[in-house]
Amino acid sequence: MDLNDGIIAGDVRALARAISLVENGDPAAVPLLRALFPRTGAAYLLGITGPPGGGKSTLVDRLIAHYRGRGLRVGVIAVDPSSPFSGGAILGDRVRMQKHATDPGVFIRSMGSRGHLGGLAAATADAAAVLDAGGCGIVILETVGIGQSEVEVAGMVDTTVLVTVPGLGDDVQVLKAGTMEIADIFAVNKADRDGVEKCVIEIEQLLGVREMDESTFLPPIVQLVARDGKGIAELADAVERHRAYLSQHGRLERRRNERLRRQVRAIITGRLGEWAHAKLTNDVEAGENLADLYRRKTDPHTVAAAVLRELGID
Ligand SMILES: Nc1nc2c(ncn2[C@@H]2O[C@H](COP(=O)(O)OP(=O)(O)O)[C@@H](O)[C@H]2O)c(=O)[nH]1
Ligand SMILES: [Mg+2]
Repeated sequence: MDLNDGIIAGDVRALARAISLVENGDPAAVPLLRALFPRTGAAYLLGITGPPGGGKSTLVDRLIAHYRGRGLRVGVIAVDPSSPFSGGAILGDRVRMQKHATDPGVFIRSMGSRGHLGGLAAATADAAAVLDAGGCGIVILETVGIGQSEVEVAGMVDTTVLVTVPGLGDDVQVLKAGTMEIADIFAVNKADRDGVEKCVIEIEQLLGVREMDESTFLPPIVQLVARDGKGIAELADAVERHRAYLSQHGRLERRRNERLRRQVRAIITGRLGEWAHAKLTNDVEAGENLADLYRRKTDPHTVAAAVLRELGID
């Protein structure tokens, strides 16, 4: 069975190999992704994001069980931009999700920052496409980190769940710093701890100042004790409601089309960046025009303008 057929059959080893190709920027990944693309689009992409230690992996483990119970194949990509590890499951994730490790209907993979020329986000999008083609009805992206990586993930999925926990101290500041807007659903995890009500009220207050009209989806706030499996059905229900909302008036299609356009842009800017890098190293930095610059007979703007003119960019 070749790789393509293996993926379509949902063979776990074939999926793992394909994602390794994607991760390593292997040239064989591109024809593979091209062949798989017509078979994508059926998976629902769910993003779970929030601060480290918030219980995301624990929650994902419970969600896997939930969706398996509904007969779906489940793909999970745990993205950790701060981790040099990739190609397997990060130890903590493996421990947290281990009871699904032998289930052929579940595929779990961690991706770290190592070796992605086109960027971690691009590799993650391609890995999600592989799982989509492999028949996963739901693909869950777990991202660690605050800020940029959360925003990137939000752009890659259909529904974003922002996990927060009471008593972090800075949790609401974190939300204020721009990650608030990305949440389709708020999950207040570790609701067994003190301060849950305060946390919920703070989110409600922040949501209250948001501009809305009658067509806006008001993000639900779901309380969880992921460790004990409490609130999982409610969260899955909120995801369903958001999905139903998106399905109305073509919102889901628009969101996905926008994602595809961004993917094209990312591929092009990635290639342009590589090209420019090579060009600069070979033509500019090795060029004689720099001697005059070093002697201050010319200036950086003039040197740059001359190179750009040569390239037809003025
Ligand atoms: N008290 C409490 N602890 C939890 C809950 N959910 C997860 N944890 C614990 O929080 C820690 C971090 O969990 P993990 O899932 O690895 O968090 P992640 O870094 O966001 O993926 C672990 O020790 C979990 O057992 C919960 O609902 N209540
Ligand atoms: Mg985790």
